[in-house]
Amino acid sequence: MKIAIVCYPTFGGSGVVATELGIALANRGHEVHFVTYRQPVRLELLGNNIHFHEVHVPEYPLFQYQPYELALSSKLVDTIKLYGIELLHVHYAIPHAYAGYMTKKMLEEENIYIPMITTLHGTDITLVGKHPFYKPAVTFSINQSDVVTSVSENLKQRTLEFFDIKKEIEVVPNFIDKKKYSTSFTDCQRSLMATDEEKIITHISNFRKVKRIPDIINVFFKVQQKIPAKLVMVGEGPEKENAEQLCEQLGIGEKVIFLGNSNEIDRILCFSDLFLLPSESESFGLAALEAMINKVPVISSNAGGIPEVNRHGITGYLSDIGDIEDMAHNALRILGEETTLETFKENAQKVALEFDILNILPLYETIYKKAYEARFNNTFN
Ligand code: GMT
Repeated sequence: MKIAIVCYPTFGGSGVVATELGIALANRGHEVHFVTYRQPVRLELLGNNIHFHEVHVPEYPLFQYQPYELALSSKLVDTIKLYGIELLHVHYAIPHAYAGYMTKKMLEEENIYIPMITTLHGTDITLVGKHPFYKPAVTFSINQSDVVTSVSENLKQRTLEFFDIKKEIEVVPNFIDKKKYSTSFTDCQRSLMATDEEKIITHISNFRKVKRIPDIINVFFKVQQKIPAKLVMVGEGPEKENAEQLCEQLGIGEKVIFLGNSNEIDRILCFSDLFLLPSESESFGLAALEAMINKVPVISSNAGGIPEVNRHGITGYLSDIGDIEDMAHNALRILGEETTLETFKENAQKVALEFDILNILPLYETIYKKAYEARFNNTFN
């Protein structure tokens, strides 16, 4: 099929999922067109059947806010017509589902009927979408999608709670590609980060408030009082500066390494012993899944969809949001004993394999096929 994918091109989970999905679809012979304002960060190679179309928003001094949705929907109309695209898959409802709906309507004027799949990722529902300023538009564009998917059962339930949804929501979990991890690094260059005696604890995120960055530092503070350890913090975002200051205040500045954004996530996870994800809200927790496939057990909160990924007592432990005592205790239970650590590492990878793309991609392909076949029915509703 010829598929247009709309996503955020940044280091956020939804953009990563959309990009990896597009790459996998292209490998299966589909023609994939990414339409967004910058080349997605994980999209390194543009092959014969992967295309990228940049959305430009011309600045005009009259506008306090530049109209991205307008530019996006116009670009989509042009791209869909030029390449004969058959299906539109938008990731993250805001504003992509809204722009997608306008695209459909503009194309209908020219007797072109294109089904739109909307994938809900998390904050488009739980944080931003339910805000009264956005809610009517978000409800409308979800209901106008031909198919709606959510990345976890928890997110589906929350969407039904917050919005008046008339559509069936299909759960299609996020995924990893096991092929990418089958050739593990022979040398992770662990010695660059820590001594042999030190355990390496890692966190990767966009350092927003929902990630509860101070909890990570406080859990690590307790752990390093009991065993030698380093904390590796990967990513950029509004909470990073405060986190650096907190480390200095606690006197652990030398044990915490802030790496910034990285394209070498797998290398970092390769030398990690434990992953921390104490988020306030998390629809799925892709970062936890990426840790697990790299054999890194997870200490997390029990927020949102995390328990669907991190299994308590098997791949790591879950604690109530903000319970740093319990998180530190659980981290020490795993790290304090080599055989326990080994068991958790093996379990983490085994459970992660349930989310291999080979199991998930066919779910999307079936949805695409059904939506394409029903495209006339939906538009004539
Ligand atoms: O977690 C973030 O801050 C990024 C955010 C996004 O929207 O890009 O991630 C959301 O989507 C990811 C991919 O589906 C999920 O794994 C994350 O759990 C979800 N984040 C939240 O719900 C806070």
